[in-house]
Amino acid sequence: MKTILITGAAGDVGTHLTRELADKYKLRLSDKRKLKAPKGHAFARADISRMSDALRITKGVDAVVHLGGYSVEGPWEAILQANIIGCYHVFEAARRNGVKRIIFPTSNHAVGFYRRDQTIDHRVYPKPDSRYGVSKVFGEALGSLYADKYGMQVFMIRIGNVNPKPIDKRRLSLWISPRDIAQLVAVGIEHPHVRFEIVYGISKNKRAWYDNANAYRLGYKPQDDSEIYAEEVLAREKPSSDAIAESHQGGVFCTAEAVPNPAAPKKGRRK
Ligand code: 15L
Repeated sequence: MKTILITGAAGDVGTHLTRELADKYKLRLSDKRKLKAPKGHAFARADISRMSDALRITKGVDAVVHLGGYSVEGPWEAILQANIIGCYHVFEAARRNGVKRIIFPTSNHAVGFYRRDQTIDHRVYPKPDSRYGVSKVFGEALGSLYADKYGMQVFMIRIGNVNPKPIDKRRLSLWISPRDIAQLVAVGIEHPHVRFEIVYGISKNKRAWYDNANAYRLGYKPQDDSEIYAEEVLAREKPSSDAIAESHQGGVFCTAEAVPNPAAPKKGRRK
């Protein structure tokens, strides 16, 4: 059985992936925050803004699923530490430890300034909608370099939004169910001929803004479609006066300077 390192494992996506992949792989779950690994799997606490931590956790694994980082728009210093410096540490530590394969969940926000009336595929040039989106483009560029220069096998998933159900109108286009993201990550781990690939992390949504042909070519067969939730989602959607957010794929990331960070410590709790 392959040993897979998941960084940022305490976050939402990490929690879904742990549950969905625990029978298929031996997981090494890593995060800055403490978490309880399920039986038969391991936890390794690490802060990837430190190279020594990145080197320790990438030793002896078959592949890395690098979720760790700052996951929304926010202050440059936080994004710099987590998504630029931390991302570099993970790629470089994997290379030094001889780990060939990296699955890098990038984001729809790397291309969020494409308009909603456009369908884009994996070949479009980046159009980030935020500092966060820029940091994801950095990760994509770094992955491309490590594939071409060092022969690493890099699988980029531009994730939409992982959730048990789509939460609003924008997410009807971007949604991916936990079982579909787990399947797509497994394609990234298992496909025999990955050099550098970009795919979109969405379910088979009728309202998709992406042509996900590259994911289908590599064997992804999504089982879910957000359309079954469309009526209830649209019924509770509040009208918005933000014309830029409404007409671009990245939504409020195109206009906001900060989006609430789901990984932030709750108020009143000590760090
Ligand atoms: C992302 O990239 C974020 O990591 C996630 O928290 C969501 O905000 C998602 O995009 C989204 O666009 O819904």
